[in-house]
Amino acid sequence: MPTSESLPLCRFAVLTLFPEMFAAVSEWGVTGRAFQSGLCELHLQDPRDEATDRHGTVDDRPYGGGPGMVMQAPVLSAALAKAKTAVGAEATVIALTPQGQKLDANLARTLAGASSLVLVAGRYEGMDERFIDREVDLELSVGDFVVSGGELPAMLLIDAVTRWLPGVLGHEASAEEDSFSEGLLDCPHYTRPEVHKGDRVPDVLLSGDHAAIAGWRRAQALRRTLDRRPDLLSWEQVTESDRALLEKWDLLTPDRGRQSPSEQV
Ligand code: 9D3
Repeated sequence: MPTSESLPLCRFAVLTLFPEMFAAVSEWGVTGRAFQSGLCELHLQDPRDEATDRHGTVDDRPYGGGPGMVMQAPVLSAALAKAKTAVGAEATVIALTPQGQKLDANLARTLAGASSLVLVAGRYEGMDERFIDREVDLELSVGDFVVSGGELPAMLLIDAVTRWLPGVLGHEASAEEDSFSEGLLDCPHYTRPEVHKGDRVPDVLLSGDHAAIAGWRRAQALRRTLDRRPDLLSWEQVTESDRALLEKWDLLTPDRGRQSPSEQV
């Protein structure tokens, strides 16, 4: 183990009013192991510690009026300065906001190449824009839906980035082999028992014919991607040899079962 005793591969700092939420990534599962083994590092910085009044105020009413409260620039700036002391001044500063660029597998892989990242998780209606303009390198969203703050999005980012660090996935499948890095959804999976409520495991998976299994899995992945995620794959992009695979496994026509989300709900 030549590198396991040396520097962390990635240092994360998070500015958050709810630091305890981050136990979800730092103490559990694959990411928990990565942090506990020192492959990556997590520094939590609470902007509330930078408040200068006795109530610990970090937000105030928006100039111009309107609903909700805005996180104040001075406390965010002071918390960021402390975070940079902890993880390095060269850190890339990322604010999680509903207005950001959408996080995807490619960006997660790119961010895994940075030595340190500071994530700013907002609460209330948002952060004072002057803090974003002056100190934030990149604004990221996790998708077109509303959640209550930047913490869960920051944890999604930490999880997605950490998986790309060498050694984090251990003996499990590599990040490269995972769904989306290849641009296809995953194939279906089965395990014992061979029959569940009368439903059998597909014969090919019991055949021991590894080439046939690989072909069936690819055909299933193609079919599911074409049916469910036309944004990821169109019929025109399917190669001649992949068409042959679909034909072999009788998957040339759409699965009229459960695919289109809009027809299901
Ligand atoms: C009324 C306008 N809303 C903006 C869409 C207000 C608002 C809603 C939710 C302001 C902040 C939030 C908290 N959300 C986040 O901080 C957030 C988020 C999200 O809600 N969706 C997707 N990605 C992200 S990243 C941070």
